[in-house]
Amino acid sequence: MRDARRLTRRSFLLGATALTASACDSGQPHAGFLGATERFNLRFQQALFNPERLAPELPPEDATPQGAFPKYFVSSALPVAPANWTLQVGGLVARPGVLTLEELRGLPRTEYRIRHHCVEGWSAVASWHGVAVRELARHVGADPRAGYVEFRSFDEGYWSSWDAPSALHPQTILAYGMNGQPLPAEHGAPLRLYSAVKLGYKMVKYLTAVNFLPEPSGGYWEDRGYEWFAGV
Ligand SMILES: Nc1nc2c(c(=O)[nH]1)N[C@H]1C(S)=C(S)[C@@H](COP(=O)(O)O)O[C@H]1N2
Ligand SMILES: [Mo]
Repeated sequence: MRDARRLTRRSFLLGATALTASACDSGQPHAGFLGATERFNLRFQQALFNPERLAPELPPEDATPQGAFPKYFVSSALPVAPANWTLQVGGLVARPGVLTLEELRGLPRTEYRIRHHCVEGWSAVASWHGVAVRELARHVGADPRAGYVEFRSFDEGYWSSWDAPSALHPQTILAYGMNGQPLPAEHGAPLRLYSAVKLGYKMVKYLTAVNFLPEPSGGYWEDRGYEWFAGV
């Protein structure tokens, strides 16, 4: 039953994606944030989303060779973090503030190897490690009434906002490592969002801030006509 539902949802999503998206590096503006079709899709996808179902992990032999994993950033040059980089955490949380990479590394660690799906049509496999967003939420005392989580970056203001169930999924992490190594600059150093439950453009690299919010705040591609929910 679960598998049948999943297949139905996948083929539905593939159709919806093909209608709205052609590439991550060429915007295709349409009706804007949440037009009628997208409101329908959103309800459909949220109703089917299972916040605890784990995506299948893949064996090491499935990994894409490191140099062959595509790299995207909207800045014209490779974004480089300032030496005094910290992550700002705010919004509806009991303990807002900043965390260093060392503090983030001190929180419980999650690691998995999964497939990445870009809306452009490519996919690739790597392992990622970091701290689950749900652990960060616990650490800062996020208010359960925060239904959305926003992720911001130092890459030309790239950002995305997520529904809280997807952000708090056990396989949604703030990754500081890839394939057992520190996260390379090309893939979002020092810290990026990674997840088994969203398309590539939702996984913000070069993070600066995580905000727990009562309302969604759109996103870089989302505001250019790409689907907001973008579940895998
Ligand atoms: N800051 C930032 N994050 C980003 C992007 C970007 O351009 N800037 N591109 C997104 C897209 S479209 C994809 S497919 C993935 C690509 O991750 P990768 O560069 O590690 O392959 O990052 C996402 N996160
Ligand atoms: Mo992408």
